[in-house]
Amino acid sequence: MANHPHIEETIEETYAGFRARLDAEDKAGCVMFALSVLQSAVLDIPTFYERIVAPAAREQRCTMRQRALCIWEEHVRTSILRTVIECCYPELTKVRRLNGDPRTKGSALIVCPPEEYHELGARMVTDLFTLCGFEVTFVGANTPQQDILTAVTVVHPVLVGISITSPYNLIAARRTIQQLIALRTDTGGTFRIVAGGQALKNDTCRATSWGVDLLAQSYDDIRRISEETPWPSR
Ligand code: B12
Repeated sequence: MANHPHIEETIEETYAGFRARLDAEDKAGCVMFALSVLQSAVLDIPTFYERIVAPAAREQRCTMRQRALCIWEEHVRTSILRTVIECCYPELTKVRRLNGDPRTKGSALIVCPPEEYHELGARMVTDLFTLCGFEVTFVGANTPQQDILTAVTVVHPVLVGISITSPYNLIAARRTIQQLIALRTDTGGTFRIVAGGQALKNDTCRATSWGVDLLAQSYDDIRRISEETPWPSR
């Protein structure tokens, strides 16, 4: 999709169309627009998520004067975007079926550390890992550390993805990762720990010092991880 000759113009037009509906808080319009883009193969799911939905989420601006008004509007917009992503799920399963490889790379868990309320990035990468052949469980925002560890012992994932958006949550994220590493050592587990999200950006130094196996942000990173790492295909 990225090599299509007019891709940048198509993205620009699609973004304008989507933004107009989102700015009008037209939930039905956003969903129908998204489905028509995917069903007519104007853009594929990773491009739609990364170039349309994510920027639409990030470009929510409010001045301090508007702040009281803004927060609830941010919630409304995020909720519309969340609905759009959920409505893309049937398209996602279609793409996976069409890919034709019934093998799975194993289970994956996507979590946000305690107090991390930003969940759109985590929800989005859940679908991107699914496209790459994992069976993914989205645990979601603000998950207590102990519950993350319990989920790992129940699901037996080959990969645990941690999404950190707010820099305030870096300490909780580091603690969670330390606990995951301890659990892995104690149980002889082999799951890989993948960290991502705006709070880390491309800070591989920090990620490495925490003992994270892989730092990833984009669909390209996720695809590379899924292709380069020897996952136990079943
Ligand atoms: C929506 C939003 C909220 C919503 C979240 C609702 C929800 N259900 O998710 C609410 C209102 C709850 C919120 C609260 C707060 N927010 Co806020 N929020 C945002 C906003 C506008 C959009 C975030 C978003 O959804 N982005 C879209 C996603 C899809 O993109 P992404 O997060 O970058 O994720 C991509 C990649 O990073 C990657 N990725 C993400 N995770 C992972 C994980 C793995 C494993 C991998 C491989 C990849 C990966 O994939 C994604 C797709 O490309 C941003 C603005 C911005 N510039 O992002 C501020 C922003 C993140 N928030 C911010 C702040 C400060 C806060 C608050 C502290 C505000 C406050 N004073 O209360 C609280 C903190 C709450 C908390 N404890 O977590 C700041 C953080 C910056 C900073 N340096 O501090 C931002 C940047 C706004 C700003 N410019 O100041 N927020």
